[in-house]
Amino acid sequence: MRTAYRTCPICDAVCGLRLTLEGNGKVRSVKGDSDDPLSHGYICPKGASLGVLDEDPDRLRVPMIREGDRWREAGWEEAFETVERGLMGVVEAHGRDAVATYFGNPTFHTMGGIFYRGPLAQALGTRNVYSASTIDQIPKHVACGLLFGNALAISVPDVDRTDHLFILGANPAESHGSLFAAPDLPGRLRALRRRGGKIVVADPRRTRTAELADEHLFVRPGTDACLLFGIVHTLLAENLTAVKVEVEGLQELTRLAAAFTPRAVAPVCGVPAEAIMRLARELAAAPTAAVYTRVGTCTADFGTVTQWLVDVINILTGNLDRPGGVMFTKPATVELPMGRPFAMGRWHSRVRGLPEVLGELPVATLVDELETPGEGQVRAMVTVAGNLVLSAPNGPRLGRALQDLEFMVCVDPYLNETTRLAHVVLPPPRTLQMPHYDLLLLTVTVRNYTRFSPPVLPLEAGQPSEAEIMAKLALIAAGKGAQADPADLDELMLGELLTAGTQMPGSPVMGRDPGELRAELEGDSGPELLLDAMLRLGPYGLSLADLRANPHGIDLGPLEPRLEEMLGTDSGRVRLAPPELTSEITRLRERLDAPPADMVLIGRRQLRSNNSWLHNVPTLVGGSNRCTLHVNPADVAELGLGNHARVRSATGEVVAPVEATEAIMPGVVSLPHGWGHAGSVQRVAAAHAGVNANTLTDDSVVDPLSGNAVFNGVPVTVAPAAEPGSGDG
Ligand SMILES: Nc1nc2c(c(=O)[nH]1)N[C@H]1C(S)=C(S)[C@@H](COP(=O)(O)OP(=O)(O)OC[C@H]3O[C@@H](n4cnc5c(=O)[nH]c(N)nc54)[C@H](O)[C@@H]3O)O[C@H]1N2
Ligand SMILES: Nc1nc2c(c(=O)[nH]1)N[C@H]1C(S)=C(S)[C@@H](COP(=O)(O)OP(=O)(O)OC[C@H]3O[C@@H](n4cnc5c(=O)[nH]c(N)nc54)[C@H](O)[C@@H]3O)O[C@H]1N2
Ligand code: SF4
Ligand SMILES: [Mo]
Repeated sequence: MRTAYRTCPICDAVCGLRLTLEGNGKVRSVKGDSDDPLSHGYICPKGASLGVLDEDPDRLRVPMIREGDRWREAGWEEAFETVERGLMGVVEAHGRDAVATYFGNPTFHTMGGIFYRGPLAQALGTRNVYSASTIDQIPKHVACGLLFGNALAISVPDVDRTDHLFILGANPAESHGSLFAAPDLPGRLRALRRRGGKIVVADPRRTRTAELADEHLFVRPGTDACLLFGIVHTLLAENLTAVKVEVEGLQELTRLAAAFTPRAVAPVCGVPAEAIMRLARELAAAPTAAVYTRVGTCTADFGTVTQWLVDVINILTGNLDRPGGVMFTKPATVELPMGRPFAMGRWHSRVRGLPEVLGELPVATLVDELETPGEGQVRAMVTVAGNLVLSAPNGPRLGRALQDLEFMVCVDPYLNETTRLAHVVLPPPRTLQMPHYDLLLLTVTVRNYTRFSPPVLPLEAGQPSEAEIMAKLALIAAGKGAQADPADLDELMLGELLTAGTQMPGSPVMGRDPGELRAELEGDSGPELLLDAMLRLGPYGLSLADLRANPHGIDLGPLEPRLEEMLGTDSGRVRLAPPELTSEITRLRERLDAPPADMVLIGRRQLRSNNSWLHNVPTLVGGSNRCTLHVNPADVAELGLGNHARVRSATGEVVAPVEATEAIMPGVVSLPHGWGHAGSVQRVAAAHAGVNANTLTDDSVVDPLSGNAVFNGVPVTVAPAAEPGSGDG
């Protein structure tokens, strides 16, 4: 038996884990690491299942090649040669924009994903770069870009010190937080109330988070911008503001807010005017307060305006960049000044003219790029760690379009609803065979903190790491061929990083020789060397050796004010009223008079799911983790629903089991995403198939400013249905 320590790679909470392994490498148990200074031993059911997940017999171990509808195992050399022929054939015949790439959610966690996504996209040289960002948080980046001149200036609520927390469109008690790395959020929320603080939640569902709160308000889906504008209006009209940072545009903001009186917005958002005014007064009066929102409002209409308003309220109440408010993490790794000052829309998508943000185009329009003939039509795809058929709006349409591709290669451990459409699937090693450093999430931790996890198990002879697979793909795309050495790309990347670092004003290695620095780096693989470099260039003077010597992680202290370092605006001030938002605010004003849809669909996350890919773990499916339609009992009665309901939208229909619950507001139904595994070769998942919620979501509807998908507030009709397969109906 031996013990190994590791950061859980599954969600944003970055919990420390303590694994016990048998001599043969089999995982005996997974517990929380009580010596981790951030997670203090916290673990959830998914983290506890990491061993079972990692040992899943349905995981791919060798590359798979599809011929017609038959899959066969292949060696790595043959697989990479097939990729070279497939990809370069399309590039030569149709040009580089004919290849698209999608980076799915886990590429934000894995070192292979984080370090090699950029180089792979660059080597492909295509404008068709897509990632989970545009079905998730791109509105937040755009709002931060416009406000702070820095799309990466994402603040986190200082949950452990705040007196008042207002949460909308997030359910951290079940999702464990998002762009907000704070293990054991349920415990942190309870502690907030124990010390006399207040929590208010606005959500179309009374969630577990709402149950932990002092107050819950039902808000109609897609109308948070109205609710928040009502708060801004009150703060300004009642002189409740206490701005503590340098801003510009306060007058313009007052003008923009004028139409959004609490009385005008109340009938739209469903929150009474008195409650809106009281919310504003309480936020202003609290010694410290933080407003936090996430995926519920990012993936809804007016996503960008809503993200902007959240920070506007944090600024107006004096809570931006101060303890107890919302603050910026100071990560251990260097922050390269990328994207400052912020620019977007540097190019647009071919078919719908949607804007580029952070080098990417919106996933919602990928299907148009696949289906629409003409120069630049997408004819090949590279996907890494994603399952677009279940995750993208109108996923089934996208799935049909993917079947017409000339070539598709996926880096994924599973044959899932999307990768089964590929020609080649390249499986990464098991999680426990890879080093882990949550580079992105460690920039949004609730305390400054760092932790590195070396591989627990060795690679097999001849088995490439995920970094090597990604590097190979990049080298193939760059025309260097399937035989090229991944280490060459690592050296190129290290050289670029160290050169940039030695030229950065204020850098601890400013003016030093990059070659000399390269010789000092330590690490067993490309990603480890890159991490060592980023740590040495970082603000704490740490190195990989320091992190290896501290397997439980290192606490780097509480968050401290640092807005000045984060700001990227030309004026050096926060832009309270960016003119780029004007058209959307006009549209929002028009929305005040528009009648709402009778019935709308929203999503929800489930404690034992993680998007589309944990449903093959027996301990995580069944019981409460089922794909059901939540419907308010009043709607059940009015619609005459029995055990099943047929839900129809502009794009498609599904039949799902009905779960009547007072926890959802009337006029709203909720279906979780990530299900729809009928016919899957993943045996457990197929037995708990559920339906694909993204059959109902509409790819033609986006948040216009950011291009983000809209999953919440989808107009639907709901009618009684017989159980599928029962023969009647
Ligand atoms: N209707 C609706 N749709 C949604 C959402 C919603 O709220 N409602 N949420 C959206 C959001 S926020 C997101 S982030 C997306 C997520 O959607 P995707 O980006 O598709 O990500 P996942 O569903 O998490 O799929 C992860 C895939 O990565 C693979 N994987 C796991 N670990 C690794 C690894 O280490 N390496 C590699 N190469 N692969 C790995 C898994 O096998 C799985 O196939 O879904 C979006 N879709
Ligand atoms: N257990 C679990 N954890 C996860 C995931 C998972 O699938 N399962 N996925 C991970 C990923 S990829 C992400 S991005 C994060 C997301 O983390 P969160 O942002 O916390 O996501 P959700 O739990 O979906 O919470 C969104 C909430 O918004 C509500 N909502 C829907 N529409 C609206 C609206 O218009 N207005 C308002 N105010 N609320 C609305 C929903 O009812 C829901 O309660 O979670 C991560 N963690
Ligand atoms: S909360 Fe997230 S990071 Fe923590 S154990 Fe669960 S899945 Fe892993
Ligand atoms: Mo996400």
